Amino acid sequence: MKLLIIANRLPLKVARNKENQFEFSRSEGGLTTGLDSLETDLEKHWVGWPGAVMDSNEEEEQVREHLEEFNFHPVFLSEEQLHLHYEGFSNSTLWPLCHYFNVYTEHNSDYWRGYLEVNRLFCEVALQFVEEGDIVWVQDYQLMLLPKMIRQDGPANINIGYFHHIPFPTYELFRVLPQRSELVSGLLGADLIGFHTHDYMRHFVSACERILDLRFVLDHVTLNDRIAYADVFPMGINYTLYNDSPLLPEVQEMSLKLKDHYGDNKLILSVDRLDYSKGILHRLKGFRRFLELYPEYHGKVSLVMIIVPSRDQVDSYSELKNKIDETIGGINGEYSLLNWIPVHYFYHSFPFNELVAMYHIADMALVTPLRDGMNLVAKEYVAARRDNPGVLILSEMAGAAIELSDALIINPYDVEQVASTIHEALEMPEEEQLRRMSLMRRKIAKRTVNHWAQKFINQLLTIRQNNENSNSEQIDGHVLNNIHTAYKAASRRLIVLDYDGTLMGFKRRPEDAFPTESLRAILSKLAVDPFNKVVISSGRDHQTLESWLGDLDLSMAAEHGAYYKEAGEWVRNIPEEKPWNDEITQILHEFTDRTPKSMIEEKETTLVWHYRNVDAWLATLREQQLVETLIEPCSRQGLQIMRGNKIVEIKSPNHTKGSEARRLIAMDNYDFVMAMGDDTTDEDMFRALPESAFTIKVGRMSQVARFNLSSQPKVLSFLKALMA
Ligand code: GDG
Repeated sequence: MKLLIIANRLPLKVARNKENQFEFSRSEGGLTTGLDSLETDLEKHWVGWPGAVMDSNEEEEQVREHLEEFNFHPVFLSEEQLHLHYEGFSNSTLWPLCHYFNVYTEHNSDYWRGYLEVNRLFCEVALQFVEEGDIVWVQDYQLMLLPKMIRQDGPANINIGYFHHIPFPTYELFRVLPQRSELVSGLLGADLIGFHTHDYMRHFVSACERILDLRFVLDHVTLNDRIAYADVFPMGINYTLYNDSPLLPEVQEMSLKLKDHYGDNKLILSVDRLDYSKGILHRLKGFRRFLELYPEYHGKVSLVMIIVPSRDQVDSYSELKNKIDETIGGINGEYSLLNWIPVHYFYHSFPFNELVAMYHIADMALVTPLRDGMNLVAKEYVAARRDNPGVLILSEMAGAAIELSDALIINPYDVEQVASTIHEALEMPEEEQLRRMSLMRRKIAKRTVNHWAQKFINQLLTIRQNNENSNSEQIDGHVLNNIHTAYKAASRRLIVLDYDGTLMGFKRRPEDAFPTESLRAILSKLAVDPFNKVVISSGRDHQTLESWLGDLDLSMAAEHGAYYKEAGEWVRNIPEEKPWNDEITQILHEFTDRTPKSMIEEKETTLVWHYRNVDAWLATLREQQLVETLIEPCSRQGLQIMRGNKIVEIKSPNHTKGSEARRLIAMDNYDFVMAMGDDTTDEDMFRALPESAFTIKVGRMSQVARFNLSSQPKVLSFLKALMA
């Protein structure tokens, strides 16, 4: 079994030196280093872009050969593909949108074309290596279409995971994307979709429900072929690396030099990539306000601001850079003393050891993004301080704020709060600093990047187990042959068919789901065979079934067996009076009034609340509220509450599709029994039938049925094939 990690970048990057020769170096960033050092028994492979555009096939071959030694499989991209996919759709559409910068979101169909094309290229490379039984783990927003592509074109028996490293925004923002449906469908190709926080997961679930009309039950959604899960896995850092590095002689030396350089000044450190989401300008405003409010700290506190150049060929980034330069110039111009500079500004990256030395000596870290998926800098600072005092000021908009609740949490837009919190941090007693730092250290020492990856992969393996345990076998050519053979060999056949969702698809109005001519023709042909007893077993009322199918030679069961029809006669199977009283009807009416597009259906033996057309979020809320409200009166009146496919039913517990199936089985000595249904109520029927019965769940997976037919439109051709 292999683990194939697919990320935009490989852990090794290639660049040309002055002599135009290739040089390979480690890619920076928490993700690649973290995942590359992942301890696992699985054989690890990577697929990703190698970091440079190749000029010829020979160059590609040369780079490929070197990378393949490490099981790194390069995806080569042209300048245009990089522009459209990476700078375009990934960083000018998805990135701003997911970070709530809607004004920067560009909608450009060429970007989308490039995004599709590059996702497809990644898929093609991945498929050269992925085999049955492998685990595929796709990383981040540059590859949101990939899980579905691999699911469709890859081997059947693989597990696919996806991790979203940036925020997943609220549906109200995500819905503006013209490609919203393709993007969420792309992610649902995965078995497990991971996020840093429960808020991002909640937004993703809501987007799936609203855009694709799916229904999640807590953390999972049942799709046609499998169950997909969403979950929260906050990413950690390589704790030992950051905690141990300050002890390295070269880092100690660097730390001493820096301390010497900055003297007695208290140091506030900030480290970011150049990005509008990082809140750099707001932070500078906060620091300026601090200097205004607390002149006693002039000459005693400096902000060391490290900004790593990034995307500065994009207009919005170069504008940001100019504004930062101006603002820092303004602060330093106004407040500098002969022997003191308020802001030390570095617009370049530092070697790892120097960065760790800065972390190690800084008295405070000021991490104030306006939005950030997680933010690893905050965690790295805490680890690198070792057991020294220190204060972390952290934005509530960073995913890290959920775990690092012992930081001083601020709203980065609140300039006054930033200023007063810097002051609070400077005045914080050392004991309090030590207490908070130690609490945070304990958390990040445990939840490392390795732990994060292990948890994700273990969860993926558990899901594999769950999906395998579901005993439904897909009806393909081979299975169909077996059922067909058994059908042909039999002479006393019982065939029980659910109606809605099985023989007919759902309609917005239940009365519109009347049988088509082709359905009637198939049922008629099935019923005319003297070896067959064909029963329509439905939750519908008997009048409707009679008016739609009464002229055919079928047996029927209506309202879950409260009525049945044998030899042309309808029989009422339960007492005359309605099993519920006004109290229940009133509750249902109240809920219908408060829930636009919901409705009540009152049958003789069942009361049904339909919410098929209700807004997904409201439907979930009201369904739960209704069931909760009904529990007490229904148990008092000996009634059963059943949750069906976008309905809640209230009925007597004495008759179900299960009791009807038992009645049918007892009628004869059948040598072929087959039942088909799509709903949870049909599972009662599957359970009641003998083990040898061909129980077939339509549409969704089932823990009970032996077989699965992936969608309702396939039912009629299946029945036709059976009779052929
Ligand atoms: C995305 C999400 C999420 C920074 N300056 C230097 C340097 N760095 C390293 C840091 C840290 C990394 O870069 C930055 O990580 P972040 O998490 O802060 O931010 P993104 O790169 O935007 O990452 C983010 C992350 O994915 C993981 O899921 O946390 O929210 O946006 O590791 O140390 N490294 C060196 N020199 C520098 O000057 N060597």
